[in-house]
Amino acid sequence: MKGYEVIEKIKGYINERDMIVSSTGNISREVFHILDQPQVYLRGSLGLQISVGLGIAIEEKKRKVLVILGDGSLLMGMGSIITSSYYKPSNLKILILDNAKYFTTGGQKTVSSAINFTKFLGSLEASFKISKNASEESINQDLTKFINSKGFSILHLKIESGKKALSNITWHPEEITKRIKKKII
Ligand SMILES: Cc1ncc(C[n+]2csc(CCOP(=O)(O)OP(=O)(O)O)c2C)c(N)n1
Ligand SMILES: [Mg+2]
Repeated sequence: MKGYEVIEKIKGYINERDMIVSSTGNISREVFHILDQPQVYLRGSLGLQISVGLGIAIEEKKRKVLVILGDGSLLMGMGSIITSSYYKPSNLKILILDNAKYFTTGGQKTVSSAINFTKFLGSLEASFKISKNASEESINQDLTKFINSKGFSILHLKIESGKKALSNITWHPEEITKRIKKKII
């Protein structure tokens, strides 16, 4: 499956109170166009999605916080998933869409293949943690367990590269902040 196909499936698992924090580039564009608005589109800050999601999850305990990020972003801010596993807020869900590339900026290879994700996730404190290929056959079951898990959860999906022709996010970061504040208050 491609990343946007996974994001399309997420529609059925979140409600308007939930908060998505999405990764720089293509992933945020897909979240912006495919899912309900507004969400936290971190348009420029590669590597900071999990940190921001962790902060929101700790402050907004009654809200599910779903962080959707690429392998490049995970690698850049690697410490944040470990910090999350220390605090393990039960409302925090981390979805890694791993195409082994910096797809947005031209498809340069990342070093994600150097990580054995099953072993790595196995070493973290989380009530649900799994690494697998994204597949049409199991995606609904995987998302149900991942998003509806009672505790902190992590899903690492290997995906195929590919994107929809979507226009850029039209909102300036200040506009995104304004809309998010309105959603939270
Ligand atoms: C700190 C920082 N470094 C580099 C960039 C440029 N940049 C934007 S998106 C991107 C690739 C992201 O790769 P990944 O997280 O794997 O997502 P993909 O594009 O593969 O979906 C890069 C390098 C940036 N926005 N911020
Ligand atoms: Mg990538």
